[in-house]
Amino acid sequence: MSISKNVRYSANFMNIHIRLKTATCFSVILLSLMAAIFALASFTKNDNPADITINSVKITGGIQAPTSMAFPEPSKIWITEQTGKIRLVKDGRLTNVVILDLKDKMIRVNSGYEERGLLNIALHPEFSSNGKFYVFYSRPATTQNPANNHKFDHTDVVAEYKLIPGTDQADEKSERIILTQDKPDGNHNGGGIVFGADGYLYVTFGDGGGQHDQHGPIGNGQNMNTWLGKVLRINIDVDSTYSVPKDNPFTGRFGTKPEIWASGFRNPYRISLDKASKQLFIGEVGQDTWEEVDILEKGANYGWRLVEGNHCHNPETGCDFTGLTPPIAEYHHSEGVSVIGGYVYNGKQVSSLKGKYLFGDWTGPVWYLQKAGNKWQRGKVRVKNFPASGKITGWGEDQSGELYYLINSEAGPGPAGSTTGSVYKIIKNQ
Ligand SMILES: [Ca+2]
Repeated sequence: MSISKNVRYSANFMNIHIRLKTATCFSVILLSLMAAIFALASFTKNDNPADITINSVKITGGIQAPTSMAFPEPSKIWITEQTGKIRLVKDGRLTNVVILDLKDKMIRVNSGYEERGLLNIALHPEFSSNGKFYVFYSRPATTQNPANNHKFDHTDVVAEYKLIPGTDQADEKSERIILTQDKPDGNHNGGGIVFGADGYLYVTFGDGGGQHDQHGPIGNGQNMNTWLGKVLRINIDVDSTYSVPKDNPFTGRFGTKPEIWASGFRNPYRISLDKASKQLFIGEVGQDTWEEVDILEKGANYGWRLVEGNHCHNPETGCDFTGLTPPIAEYHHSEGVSVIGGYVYNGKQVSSLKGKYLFGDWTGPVWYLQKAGNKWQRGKVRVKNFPASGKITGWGEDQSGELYYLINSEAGPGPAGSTTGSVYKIIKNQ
């Protein structure tokens, strides 16, 4: 999986090639110098808190392109595969049980780089008594995009399912579609679903895809009349689809979708709840230069496509930051390409992580964020037993607050039957 930017890579290489060929070497050098200065500035701002070392243990391999996890019982882990299955790990071993297979409902995912598919799962806050859970997946589009009269690339779906009581099987007929979103491009789906401490479901959507938030005159991130490039907040405890909570910030405002809780996102791939502070943390994947982590605030505008991290994007210079909410942390593409948002550690086994937000980049580096005064500092995390060729595709938090990371050795789902994905648990450093 991930979120990253193969399409963009090839485009970038072409651009760089052409630029060099057209003898604008000087500006390229100048730009590189500026990028280096910016990168240095961001390091100094972080005050370089101490590196920490943590340990990890492989729970299981044998998974195809794992994207997310759920923890229905202390002895069980559910793992979503991008290709459509929910797998069961029981007592630390991968079983042959398939809790649900969405393959027949989904688009056919590419074996190589791919951002669509089964991207996330969330258990209902009262899952243990009602057996309800929620999935985010991509299905074939059925309608035309009025902007270009082409069929949409696909439609993202948030749906509810129920477990058949006393089994490890979802009732396939129990599907209740909560909402759908047509996507003009295959990338930037967001795909985050999480219940807040308020019991409402938060859903993240990317900007529609392509590059630079190219859709419409102002892009989608700043267009309040679309869910694309937004985080939504909805009440799913209703009989039909969902309702909009009365205290959502934009209810009753003309030309603004009432489900919107916050705006200005490019690809908020992961969202998680810190059970201690009740805050929601978002890993927001950037364009070509800056990756960021945000804390979700009611009604806030996180700036895309006007800004990328703390830097002008459109326009490239002289942009106006007024009214925009900055990230709590950012990092330059000299350190990674796609942020994979994680969790604040509220477990007991790893005291050095207590209260820190643990997250990573798709390419492998792991960091923590810790609050110092009213700022967040970013420090490096060395993870023992981290697999050499691993791409981080997601993080998980069990019922005790212990953390896990998902790894895929392929850049995407891989060929049919590929099982190069694995899950690791963070454990005490020994
Ligand atoms: Ca932002």
